[in-house]
Amino acid sequence: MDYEKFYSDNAKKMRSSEIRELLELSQQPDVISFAGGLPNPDTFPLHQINEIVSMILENEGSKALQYGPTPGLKEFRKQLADFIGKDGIDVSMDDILITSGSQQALDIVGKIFINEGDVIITGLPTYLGGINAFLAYRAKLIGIPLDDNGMRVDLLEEKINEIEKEGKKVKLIYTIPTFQNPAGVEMSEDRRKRMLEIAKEHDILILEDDPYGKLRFEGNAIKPIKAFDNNEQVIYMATFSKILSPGLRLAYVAAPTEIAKKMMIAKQSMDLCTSTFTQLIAYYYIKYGYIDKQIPKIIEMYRKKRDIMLSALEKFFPPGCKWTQPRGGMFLWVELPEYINTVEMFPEAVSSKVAYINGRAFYVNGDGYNTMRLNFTNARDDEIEEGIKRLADVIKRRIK
Ligand code: PMP
Ligand code: G9A
Repeated sequence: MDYEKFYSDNAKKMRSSEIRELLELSQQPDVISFAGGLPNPDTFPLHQINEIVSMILENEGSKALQYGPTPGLKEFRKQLADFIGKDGIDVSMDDILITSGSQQALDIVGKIFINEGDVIITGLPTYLGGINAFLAYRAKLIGIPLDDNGMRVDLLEEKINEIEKEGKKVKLIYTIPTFQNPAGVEMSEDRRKRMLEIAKEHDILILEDDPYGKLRFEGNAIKPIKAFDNNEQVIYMATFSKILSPGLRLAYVAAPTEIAKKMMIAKQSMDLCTSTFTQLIAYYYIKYGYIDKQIPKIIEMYRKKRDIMLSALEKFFPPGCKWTQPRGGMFLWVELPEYINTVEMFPEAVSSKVAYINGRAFYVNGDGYNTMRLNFTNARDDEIEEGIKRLADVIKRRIK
């Protein structure tokens, strides 16, 4: 049977994710994987979660195993408003929506805002899961290059003016300002403020995706864009995937109240509510102060892994290659000489038992052939140097 004719126009635009496809490969024991953005499993607080789960089942079992309200448990939303309040984000519980991962929040944003052809601005490169979520609603994605200080807001403004001259409008800017996925870079405070001004002048919403903000290895914290927003223009989202566990599928959105409500209605028909059980686990994890002790341990582990990877790159990679020096997060970004195509090189890397994600996957304009993303958090310390050595050998065979 030909199923194609049955699919909706939206479904025809859906793309499979390179990251998801490589997940199985990454889990093969002899492949050293720098591909998926997996947290290190040694950071999962098994003991504390075990204690919390027993306590929940004993005291609140019937609530934990029951359906819950669509926006999320009240006590949890209130707690999260306080939690992000410490980062300078001033919102009330009514502005908070709990979602099943921030991936769901990206999909909800797509669902409530995007009509076919609507223009969304993203980083060049940007998170593949964001690209795919927006493409599924038939958005037109336009990328703005990044440098070491994040998105080039000068180019952003130029591009918006250009688009407006053509009689079109930009609806949304999707940005990951802190330890960006995939590039690992951090947007400066000046640029954050300038982006807000530009969004205000041109009547555009900002979607700020912040999974990595708590994973800072050095340098002073820069407030989220949402903290500078006095015009209710920023939708902020963060996740427990990188500071507790991705398996719990737990994230939250802080949005202008009206948008939070619209997102909640969209969520009603997606999953009714996020798991009440995992919400309670995270609630007690924060309430008992475990999270405050755990985050510094994660940071310490990941800082060391980043350092091992940076030294190995320095030691083994041939001249002509460049990479970012992330001050936090989970990824660094490598640029090879222009004549090397990382998509074509990938099978050779896998034969050499090392994996990465090709950079082109993160480019909305089809560029990035000579780039790759390396995750430094999932591999064991002793594997990182060996993996980079294997990768360097693959690259050296292509160096002219
Ligand atoms: N946004 C970004 C920028 C990410 O890197 C990720 C996960 N890698 C997500 C969203 C989705 O995360 P989750 O659904 O686990 O919260
Ligand atoms: O496994 C996933 O799809 C989440 C990780 C995302 C990433 O590697 O950027």
